Amino acid sequence: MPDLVTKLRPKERTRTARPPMYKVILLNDDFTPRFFVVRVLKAVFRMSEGEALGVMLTAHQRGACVVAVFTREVAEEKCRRANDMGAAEGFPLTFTMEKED
Ligand code: TYC
Repeated sequence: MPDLVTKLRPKERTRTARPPMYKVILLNDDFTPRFFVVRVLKAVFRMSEGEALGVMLTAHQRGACVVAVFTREVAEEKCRRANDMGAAEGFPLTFTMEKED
């Protein structure tokens, strides 16, 4: 058998193909104005007015709403930016993240 045959044998795959994904979750509170929640969702998560309104209302009515799913680094960065926007205005607006099963 020539060496070439051995070299072309497919490599074993030991890593999982996809990275773990994280849900970003918006929590309701009694103080942040609705318009401001919508503004943050549009700015950080690039939602349309309609999408942002729907997510804001779901969190308002049910206590929490999944905003979107990202890799860990992207989810962390988006949570930080969104929480910072609320904090900068003195609102307790909270985005958190949870690993997907
Ligand atoms: N509950 C807030 C109010 O009535 C609005 C709100 C909605 C705040 C969703 C946070 O994630 C939230 N002003």
